[in-house]
Formats: sequence, structure tokens, C-alpha cells
Amino acid sequence: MSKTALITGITGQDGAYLAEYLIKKGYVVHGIKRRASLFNTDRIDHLYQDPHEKKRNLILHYGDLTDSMNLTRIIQEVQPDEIYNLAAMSHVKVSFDTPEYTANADGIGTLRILEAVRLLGLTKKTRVYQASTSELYGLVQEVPQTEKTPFYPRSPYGVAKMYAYWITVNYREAYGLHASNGILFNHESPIRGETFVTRKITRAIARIALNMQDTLFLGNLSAQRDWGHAKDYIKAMYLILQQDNPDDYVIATGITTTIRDFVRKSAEEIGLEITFSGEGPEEKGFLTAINEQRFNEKVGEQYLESLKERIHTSRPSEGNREQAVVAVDPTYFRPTEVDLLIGDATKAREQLGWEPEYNLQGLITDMIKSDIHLMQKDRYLREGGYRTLNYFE
Ligand code: NDP
Ligand code: GDR
Repeated sequence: MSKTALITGITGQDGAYLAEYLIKKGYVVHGIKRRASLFNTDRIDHLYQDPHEKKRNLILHYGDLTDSMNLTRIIQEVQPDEIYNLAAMSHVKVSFDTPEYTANADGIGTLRILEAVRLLGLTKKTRVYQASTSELYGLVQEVPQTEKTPFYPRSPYGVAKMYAYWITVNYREAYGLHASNGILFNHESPIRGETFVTRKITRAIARIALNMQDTLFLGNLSAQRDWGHAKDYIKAMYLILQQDNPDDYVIATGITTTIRDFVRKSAEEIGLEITFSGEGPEEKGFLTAINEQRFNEKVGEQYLESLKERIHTSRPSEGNREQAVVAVDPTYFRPTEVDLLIGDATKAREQLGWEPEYNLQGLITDMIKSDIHLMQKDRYLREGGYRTLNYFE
């Protein structure tokens, strides 16, 4: 008998890779997707099967983490052996704009799932994986961060995920549920959302190389992240639910890199030279003002004016795209930042036998290659145009 898994957030980066991985393992995978005015299943279209087919191993349900009746009904219908709760409003910066929604979806959403499993009498049958995050560590308490490092979240997202973390632990302890947290550090891939910093960088580097863009605007270049490949990290999720006992695990590479170095490495990948417009005295003054909490609108405005002027003068001439300009734009700063993440995944290595296959360079190569390919297609269409059939003339 094949196992049945239910994935919330199946249309996201991790959901798509995990669905593919579980289907290959012989699972029947059910996924929850949100209703949207446009198709939102790009990442799983290659797995899609016509609903009229008799035997399917991918079945999608409309739903939302903010709707408990919907979640309870789906869980009742599906009777999953494993639930992977990956759905979330996952953008840290956006969570400052939508704090209540983020708490509802990311925090209470997890409770809704756990409570549905309990109320439906599935505590012995259904195992639950909760997508916890290195954002729980927030303000640096110690490095590298382990399962024992205290939490100090620094965003509405981090705080909502902290509730989700503890409610998962609580349902495990209170009701004997096989519920586990994967505390995953940043993981990226060619299908990473375009507004996360790595994908924003690799996409822009590809566009700059192809003459489709000249400047890349970023926020804090000094933040340090422990980046891995999503393809490695979804394997850890699977392994966590295969253990006899539920538990919490850090999943990370143990190597940390600044945003600035990620830009450099991405540019080197295709021989682009980078000019950091964000390294002059203006930036230093601006960043000091922020650090000393002297930042106000006037400081921001003055800085933006000087930035515009400098970008204008440092823009490479038309046709020459061996150079890229990276400029700091305060729009991308966060009210409270997480400066340094570096994870210690010893427990996962020893207990789960988890080992990542990709290193940072491998990840960057994968992302840059894919973005060059995508942007080339885009440019080809724009430049070459396309012929429409004149049905209406
Ligand atoms: P994505 O943002 O790529 O995917 C998030 C998924 O959640 C999408 O399918 C999205 O749907 C769905 N979703 C958002 N809000 C709701 C809602 N209210 N109800 C139902 N579905 C919703 O995230 P990732 O794949 O990168 O991450 C997966 C999970 O892991 C998230 O919970 C994230 O917070 C967490 N995480 C991610 C890390 C990373 O580095 N990637 C690290 C640690 C934790 P739609 O496609 O319609 O937007
Ligand atoms: P993060 O990822 O906040 O760590 O959350 P993100 O890529 O958004 O930011 C990483 C760091 O880069 C800095 N940064 C910028 N970030 C974005 N998005 N855009 C910019 O232009 C930019 N410039 C600099 C940020 O300030 C930050 O320090 C991700 C998400 O996937 C979460 O869901 C997950 O829980 C954590 O990783 C682990």
C-alpha cells in the first residue's frame, strides 16, 4: 500500500520539490493550493495529472491555512499518513506590512492543522512536519545555532513561526502526536521566489549580462546567511517524519556568507565585474545613522538623492555589459534585522543520516544557469516578437 502525504504550500518552492520527491518514492500526494485569479501552479505543472485520469498520484484541493473548516474537511477526506505543513506567508520583510495576517496564517494556521488531526482521531495515524525556521534565532545569542540555542525572533514572521514551533512541541507532549519541527536555515534554488535576495541577485545578474538591466538595488549587504539548496533540505523533511520518535532538528550547511559575497560569487560565475555603488562615504554615513538609530525620513531622502546621482554617473555605457552596478536602496531595509545565521546540523547528520549534496558554489551555478536560460528566452521573445494568428481580422 502506498503512503499518503498531504502538503500545504505545495505551490511554493519546497512544496514543489517535496511533492516530486515523494511521488518518486511511491506516495500519493495531496496538496492544498489557494484560489488565485491567475494560475499559480507553475512549479508543479510538470507533476499535474488530469482529474479525469483513473489513478492519480497528485491530487490538489483548494484551501487556506486561515480556514479551519476547510483544513479539517481536507484532512478528514485524505486521512494522510504524513502532513507537511509548508504553507506560510514566508517573506520576512512583507510580514512587517501584514503582521496580523502573518500571525493568522503562519502561527494559528499550524494550530488549525494540529487540532484537526487531534479532533479527527488521527493522532496515532498521522505524522506532522512543521516548517520551522532559523528566523526563530533572530538577534544573535550564540553561533553556530543549534537545537538548544534560545530564540529571539526579530519580525512578525519570526514571532508567528515561534508560536507554530511551540504549539507543535506542545501537541507532541500533550497528545502524543508524532509532530516534529525542522528548523531549516535559508535554502534556495532556481525556483526560489523572485523577491528573496538570492533569486533577486541571480536573476538580475543574468539580466545585466544580457543587457536587459543595468543596476541591481539591494538592501543590507552585510547580513550573513547560511544558504543551502532546497533539493537537499526537502530530503531532511522526509527523513524527520520517518523516525520512530518525533523530534526537532536544525538543517543547515554550517557555512555563512554575506549578501555582498553572494553577489560577487554570482557575478564571477559569468565573468561580470561588479561595482558596489553602495560602498562610498555616503553609505557609511547612512548605515551608521541606521545603526545608531538616528535614521529618519530626512536622512533617508538625502541619501536617496545622492544615490540617484551616483547611479546615473556610474551607469555603464549602452552595449557594455561586462560590468554591473549594485546600489543600496533603503527601501529594502527591515525595521529589525537578523544579522548572522550559521547553523550546526550535527544532530541531523548523526540521527537522520542527512548530508547535503550541494555547496554554495553548486547552488549559485544552478541558479545562474537557470536564470540565464529563462532571461534568454524572455529576451528572444521581446526582440524577435511573435506572430499572432489573425483570427479577428
Ligand atoms: P514559498 O513562499 O515559496 O511557498 C509558500 C507556500 O505557502 C506557497 O505555496 C503559498 O501559496 C502558500 N501559502 C501562503 N499563504 C497561504 C495560506 N494562507 N494558505 C495556504 N497556503 C498559503 O516558501 P518556501 O517553499 O520557501 O518555504 C516553505 C515553508 O518553509 C514556509 O513555511 C517557510 O516559511 C518555511 N521556511 C522556508 C525557508 C527557506 O529558506 N525557503 C527556511 C525555513 C523555513 P501561493 O503559491 O499561492 O503563494
Ligand atoms: P530571509 O530571506 O529574510 O533570510 O528569509 P531574504 O532572502 O528575504 O533576505 C536575506 C537577507 O538579505 C537581505 N537583503 C535583502 N533581502 C531581500 N529580500 N531583498 C533585498 O533586496 C535585499 N537586500 C538585502 C535581508 O535584509 C536579509 O538579511 C528567508 C525566507 O525564506 C523565510 O521564509 C525563511 O524562514 C528564512 O529565509 C530562513
